[in-house]
Amino acid sequence: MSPLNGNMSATRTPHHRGPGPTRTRAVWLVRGAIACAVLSSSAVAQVAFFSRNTDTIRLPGATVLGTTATYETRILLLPSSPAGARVWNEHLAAGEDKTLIVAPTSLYGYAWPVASPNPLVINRTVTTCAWHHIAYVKDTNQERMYLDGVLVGSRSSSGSVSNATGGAAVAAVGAIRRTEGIFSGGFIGFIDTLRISNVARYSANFSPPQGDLATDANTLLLLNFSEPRGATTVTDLSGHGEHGSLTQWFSGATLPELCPSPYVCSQPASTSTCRAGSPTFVVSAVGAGPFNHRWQVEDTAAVGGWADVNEGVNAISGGRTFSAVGSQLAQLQLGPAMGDEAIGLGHFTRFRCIVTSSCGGTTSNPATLTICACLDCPADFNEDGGIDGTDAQAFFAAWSGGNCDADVNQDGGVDGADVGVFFAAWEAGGC
Ligand SMILES: [Ca+2]
Ligand SMILES: [Ca+2]
Ligand SMILES: [Ca+2]
Repeated sequence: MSPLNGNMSATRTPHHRGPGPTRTRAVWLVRGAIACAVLSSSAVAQVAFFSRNTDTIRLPGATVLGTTATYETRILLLPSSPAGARVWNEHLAAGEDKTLIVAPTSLYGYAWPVASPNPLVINRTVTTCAWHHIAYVKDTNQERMYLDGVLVGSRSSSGSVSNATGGAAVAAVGAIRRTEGIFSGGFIGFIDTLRISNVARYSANFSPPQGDLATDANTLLLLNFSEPRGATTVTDLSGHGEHGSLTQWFSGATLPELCPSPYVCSQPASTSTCRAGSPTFVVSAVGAGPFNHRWQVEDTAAVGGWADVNEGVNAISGGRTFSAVGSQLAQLQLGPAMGDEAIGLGHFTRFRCIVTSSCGGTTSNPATLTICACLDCPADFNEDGGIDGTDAQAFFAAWSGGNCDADVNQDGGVDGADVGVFFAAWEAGGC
């Protein structure tokens, strides 16, 4: 594969040297700074985690609404949450259909038979891995949808909401088996609060609530999901006795998790750096915070193969050293110098983060740190102070292996252009 074709001659031949290589060291450093916009969740303490679209909490389904209503929730969707996925639904065929749907690309509110058969559907991006407040408002002569306190859609409509009587309706947070026997899947993500009210609570843009909602005389259902892990009921705080049951109430039903362990929404990204670089790893956990972070580095000498990263200078097996800041934060900053390893000795190290909360712990995926030589003098590729055939051998060994040390033009790739740059420098006998 080597373009030398086995000819490792040490004889230099005169060769026109073109313009020097463009140094693009910044490329390596920028790559290391890839980060999720959300470094950690807000201080949500008590939430439920719906990890499958079959997860469900059954409700009695006895809310009574009139010409005004508000369905609202504070919710965090994961990217896998499907379209059309229910947050809350109270249903009886031809009798009742109160529905709130939140999906990554749409919001949906229904207060049958208002505007039947068409629910209010707003096509709108709901960013995943971030908390949002959603409110569907049915006012006397208008329906409105709010995302994070901002009106995102409305229409004129009138009439009264239909209520099932006699306890015949089914109702659930998440997945539901509707009274016709049809399965409707639920959202995938975290829910902090769900409140159903018999008034139109919002008529202008508002500052969205940042935590649990409160009950008042107009609240018909309020779930704040404050129960401990393993609880089989969630309490309706409205005083109407609409308590939820964690029960496999239909075939295929699964149960959400109360007090869930942290969920890593954005894994630390593998990155490359020059030896003089300052790479960064970022993890973004969501769920029941606040969160504690503990970064670890792969170290064959450590118990279990992973050692805690310490603030300041770290030394791991193989004589490697590095410095670190933020070893117990969501963002780990390494460098500015990644040790003084000679090239070709293995520049690959992995890092991971253990995220814990009062509800449990989760370990991120490992991310690989690749350290590239970024030689100031590529002709002296083996850094022994001289320029000779051993440098050509070392260069092609690295080049053939795709080792980033061979990226002598520092453009982020190892290819034929690097051969040209290396030989231009090598044949010129200098840097
Ligand atoms: Ca809550
Ligand atoms: Ca040399
Ligand atoms: Ca290159």
